[in-house]
Amino acid sequence: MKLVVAVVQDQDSNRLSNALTKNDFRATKLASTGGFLRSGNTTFLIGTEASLVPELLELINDNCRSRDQMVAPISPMGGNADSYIPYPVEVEVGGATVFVLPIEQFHHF
Ligand code: 2BA
Repeated sequence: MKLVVAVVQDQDSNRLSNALTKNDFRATKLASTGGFLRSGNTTFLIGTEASLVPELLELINDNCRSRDQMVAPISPMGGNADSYIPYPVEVEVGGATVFVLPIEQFHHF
């Protein structure tokens, strides 16, 4: 058995949730925050048989798209701001960041 942890953008989370349910995958959704952009994203915990992981990865890939997002620059605190250029920077986020972990034991009481 494997635990698949997938960090996806909030905009994709409902579509992915529906696709997981439709394809008989069980999942838990956690509200999370990206460390870099500090904006909300969604983390899915999905426990599944190892043999189903390729199908699951394909499902995640099909339902999550990458987007360009502007990052607001953080102004320098208390320092000399003369050389500071307040241009927003564009970063590409997602489709999905996925970790596949081995499960030592699984219990469902
Ligand atoms: P954030 O940390 O908010 O990162 C959003 C996007 O900003 C990243 O997209 C990447 O394009 C960029 N970025 C992140 N850190 C950067 C840095 N130090 N310098 C320059 N650009 C940087 P993704 O790579 O698609 O990541 C989307 C979200 O997935 C991340 O949101 C984070 O919540 C999660 N994530 C990504 N890699 C991770 C990892 N190794 N461990 C845990 N979570 C991760």
